[in-house]
Amino acid sequence: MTTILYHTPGSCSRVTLNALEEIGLPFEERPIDIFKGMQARPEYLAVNPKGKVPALEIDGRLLTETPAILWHLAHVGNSTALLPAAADGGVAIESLVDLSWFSNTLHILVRSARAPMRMTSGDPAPVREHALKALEPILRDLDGRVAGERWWYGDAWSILDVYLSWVFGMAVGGGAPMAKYPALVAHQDRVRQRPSFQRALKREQAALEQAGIILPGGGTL
Ligand SMILES: N[C@@H](CCC(=O)N[C@@H](CS)C(=O)NCC(=O)O)C(=O)O
Repeated sequence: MTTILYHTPGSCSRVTLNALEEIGLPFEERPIDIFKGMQARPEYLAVNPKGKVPALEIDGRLLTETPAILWHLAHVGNSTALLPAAADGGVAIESLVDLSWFSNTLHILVRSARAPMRMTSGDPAPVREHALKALEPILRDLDGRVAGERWWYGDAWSILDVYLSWVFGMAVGGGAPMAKYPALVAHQDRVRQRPSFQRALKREQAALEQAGIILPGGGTL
């Protein structure tokens, strides 16, 4: 099996990268510098016409959309390594509900806070302001959810934890006040300590250097 991940360090593709590290599926990487517009170049559009990362090619078949990729990976090998199992076997449908919400709602909101200029051709300030306002009650609820728990699904780590950590990092990068969400900060620390996360981070660091990618604002991973 040949598996190729197209990804950008620090972006949402980190969740897929971490998933691959968690399940131990061998894969090759192709770093895409979205900060220089590589995703819109013909070479990449020939691979993924959507012009987005992540994209995962498995034996020539392309998978896009983080929830679909993670759902697929959860069914490769031991499914419960990434997502909780349903009582009657397979993967619990609740995790697809959660993945979809993260991808189609939370991702858009945090992107609007972190990179409002990408969401409008007008003044980005009201876009950020609107996103931060919408995020406030959501972040409060998310903080409450992980306050008494180790992971998103209680005692068991899942890839949702990595997704949550990425979403929270983006929200903070976009101006959400970190100090208001101590449980999310503590959760993010736990996520980052997991060996598969550490391996993913190392790969991202190497990809940055290999592809000469410079993160916006000189940021770090
Ligand atoms: N719905 C897609 C969204 C993917 C997405 O927006 N990826 C961003 C990086 S976090 C991207 O490729 N941005 C480049 C661009 O929008 O031009 C998913 O859930 O995977």
